[in-house]
Amino acid sequence: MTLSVSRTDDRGLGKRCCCLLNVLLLLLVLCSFWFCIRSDRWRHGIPPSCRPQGTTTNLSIASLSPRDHYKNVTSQRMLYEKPDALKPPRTDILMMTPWFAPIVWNGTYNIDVLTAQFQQRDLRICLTVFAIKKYTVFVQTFIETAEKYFMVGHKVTYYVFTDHVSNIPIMELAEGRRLMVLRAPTYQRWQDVSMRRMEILRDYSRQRFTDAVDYLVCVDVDMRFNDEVGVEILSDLFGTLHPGMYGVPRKIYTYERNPQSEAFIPLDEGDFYYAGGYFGGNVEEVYKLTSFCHNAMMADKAKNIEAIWHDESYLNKYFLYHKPTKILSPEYLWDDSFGIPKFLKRRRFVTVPKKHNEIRN
Ligand code: UD2
Repeated sequence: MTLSVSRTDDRGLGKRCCCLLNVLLLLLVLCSFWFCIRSDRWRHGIPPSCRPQGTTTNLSIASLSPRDHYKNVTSQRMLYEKPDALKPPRTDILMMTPWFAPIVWNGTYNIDVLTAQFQQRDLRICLTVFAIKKYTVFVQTFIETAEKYFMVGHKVTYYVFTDHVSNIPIMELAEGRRLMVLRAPTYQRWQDVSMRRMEILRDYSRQRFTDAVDYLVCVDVDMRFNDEVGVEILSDLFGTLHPGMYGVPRKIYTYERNPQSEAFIPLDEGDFYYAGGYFGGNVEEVYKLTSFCHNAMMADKAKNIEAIWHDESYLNKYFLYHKPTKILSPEYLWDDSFGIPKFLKRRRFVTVPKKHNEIRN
């Protein structure tokens, strides 16, 4: 009896060990499978299923370089006037910042060369605007003129954030272009509407835009395109010179001067005064910018402070310490009430005159 019991126990123990061994083996197989997939992604940023054709399978993962995933480079002949190292295309304006970011002016670049470069990358460009409350009246002109002048020939998605979805007109768009209308919260004060754009752009940059967009262009809606705007504006992080402040001394810049504010800039600092109504870049950079601006606004709000020019003040603070990689000249944001100075060869994006009190209330 004792003997038979111990045999039964032995058999049971054996079975359990066998089961445990099988489970361990299965886990080992699963782990190594998972590790292979993960390490391949980390190394090359793309899943193994996306490997370009021609990558030989007998190479070990460790011996692959990110360069192995480059497409075959094709060359195309292009004819254009050669640049002259001793002759700048323009001498009446500043073309480069001290940190080597180009300032985009008409006559300083060749759009065909730039377009050919960018087209190889099959870009997805996203133009965002907010049309809250009465500002929905500006949407039609904004999109109609964008269709005519903004990134013609490229993939463009308009993101219109609004509290009145039904007030946004249904419009026919050119091939490769889409309109997305998204519901956004409203605020009683126009200043809050303007400032909260940062929060919403931050949230979308963290989620929806991440895999859907290469470059974001974030602008005001009470504007119309008046001339071509193309890939010359695109860069990791770009801002725009304010049409009223491009030529004034530092001390005139209307930065926030209250040292208690998160937007504070001392009198002896500052490169340019940037407009709140035109900035952009890749999704990661726009996320960082909007996140900084929103957090700074919230910190000020807790102290009962609001910067003098709202979101624009925080944007200027951000650009002071996180220099843009490209700067758009006032050609890209002009107000005709300033007249048309000689250096301004194009007025590509101009304000639509508005009665502030009527439209904001
Ligand atoms: C300037 C800036 C703007 C912002 C603001 C802060 C430019 C061209 N504009 O514009 O970006 O920094 O100063 O003071 O640099 N909006 C609505 N509904 C409203 C109110 C505002 O949708 O009821 C949106 C709309 O997209 C508008 C934007 O917020 O274009 C900015 O408001 P604004 O145009 O009235 O402000 P403004 O002209 O002072």
